[in-house]
Amino acid sequence: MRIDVITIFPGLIEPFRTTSLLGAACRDGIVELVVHDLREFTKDRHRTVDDTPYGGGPGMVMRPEPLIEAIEALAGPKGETRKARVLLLSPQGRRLDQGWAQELAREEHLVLVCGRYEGVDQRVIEIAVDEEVSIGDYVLAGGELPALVLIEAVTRLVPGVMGNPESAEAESFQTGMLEGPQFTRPAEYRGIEVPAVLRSGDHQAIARWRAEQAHAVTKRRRPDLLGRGRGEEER
Ligand code: JBH
Repeated sequence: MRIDVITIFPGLIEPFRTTSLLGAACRDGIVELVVHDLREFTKDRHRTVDDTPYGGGPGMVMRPEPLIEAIEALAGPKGETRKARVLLLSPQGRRLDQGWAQELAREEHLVLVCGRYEGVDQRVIEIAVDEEVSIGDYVLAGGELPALVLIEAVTRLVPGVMGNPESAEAESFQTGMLEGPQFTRPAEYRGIEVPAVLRSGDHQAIARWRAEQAHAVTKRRRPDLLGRGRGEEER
């Protein structure tokens, strides 16, 4: 899978390309992550990427020309024959969930456009963007952190990125449930003991206990997740 990121802060994205799970996937050639500085697509002397909003108001709006030229250089013009999916990270977007992440993991080429909170010129969306993605309802300064969240959620589902395909499966939300408590050594710490069943060596009993714990924590904390199939969206 290839992912291009268009941003005014390439330095925020770059370290994720070389670190941890994603870093290994990039080195192994399973994922190719390319970061593009939007300013490289400007033509004026001051490399201007934003301007004041028509109609007045606070903040700045991202200019259409550099964004559309950057997107079209990487993905081609919008339409049937376009070879990449172009996603704009924005608060107006559809909320990212595990089901959508699974769909995106099957794409060959994603182009992620990091908007700023005040927004991008609407013509960018009309002319060059396929879909808008939000990671949740809270105020952020720009789309860079949301892009990184999407990259992590999606690339870990690409075959070969996780060392062990079972661990991706077992993770919360993939199964539609939260995970119960986990313990490591020591067996007793500050008077709190690791549940005996986990030390019993009885794998059937351990599996049963974990399933009960998962159900209990999900019912208590996220009852909305129960009674829904895996990867399904909220209704
Ligand atoms: C995306 O996912 C969004 N949530 C809140 N703020 C944002 C700002 C820019 C892009 C978002």
